Amino acid sequence: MQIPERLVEAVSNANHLAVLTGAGVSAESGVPTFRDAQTGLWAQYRPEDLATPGAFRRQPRLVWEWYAWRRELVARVAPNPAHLALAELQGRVPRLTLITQNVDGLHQRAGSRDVIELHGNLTRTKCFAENRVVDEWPPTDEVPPRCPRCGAHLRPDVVWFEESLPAEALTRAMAASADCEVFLCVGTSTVVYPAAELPFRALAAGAVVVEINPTSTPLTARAHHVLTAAAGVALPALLRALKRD
Ligand code: BV8
Repeated sequence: MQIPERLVEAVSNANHLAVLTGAGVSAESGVPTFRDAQTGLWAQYRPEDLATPGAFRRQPRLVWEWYAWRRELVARVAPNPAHLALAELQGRVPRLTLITQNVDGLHQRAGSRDVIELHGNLTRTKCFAENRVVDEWPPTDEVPPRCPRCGAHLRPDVVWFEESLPAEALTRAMAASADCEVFLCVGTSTVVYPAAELPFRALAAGAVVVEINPTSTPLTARAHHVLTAAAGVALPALLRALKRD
């Protein structure tokens, strides 16, 4: 895949590169994107109907089992060339801020450091009442299990719709978007806020904004460069071009 020379130059000269990733970067690992996560057993549900506090209050077992299914799926897959290229890129530029909407932990497993998880991580569990992470709990047949401290239901440590994002993560992500010279927006439909605001914030701050996605999104018309390709193809190609540069 050919990377535009102007883009290679912009990334080569950047002191600070910010990257926002969405479910599209995990697609090539075999993790369904949020929109098509509803396969088979879950086809009858809309993610927006499962990933909310109200859904959990109404049907705690169903929501817990959906995340347990996704946790088991993620445990079985491996980072793909997109994750690996971003991890290697972090060692090739002065500063790379990796911001992800994904909850699968695959960036960290690929070797990326200091990942900003805007929407949490489904491999972590927390108490629904105390909102504090619980690392272990006594074996039980009850689904969902209960907090060993207070007895409330346990839940995945992810940000559901209508829940606020972790303040520190969002602040760091907003600051990186306003400070970077180049912003890569990879594998996201750019429709879920406030994460979707980040590439537009980078645009407003004068950064070179790049979209990597096989399909168009609300960002496509505004991006300086649009690589209409899979992340697992475009990111390794960008890395190779940088090595030649
Ligand atoms: C908030 C974690 C303040 C959980 C997720 C009305 C009422 C209440 C809220 C709202 C409202 N209207 C708007 C809102 C705000 C709402 C929102 O934005 N809604 C949208 C639907 C309009 N946002 C929120 O609620 C946020 N909180 O605003 O708090 C507040 C407080 C109280 C009341 C109101 C507001 C919280 C949002 C976080 C939700 N949690 N995930 C879980 O994973 O289970 S969001 C989830 O969906 C993902 O994390 C991701 O961010 C998002 C989109 O998922 P997908 O579409 O699957 O993934 P992605 O976007 O990444 O799309 C896949 C893309 O990849 C596609 O473009 C595809 O072309 C591309 N692709 C495919 N293959 C490849 C590829 N690209 C590259 N390579 C490939 N191989």
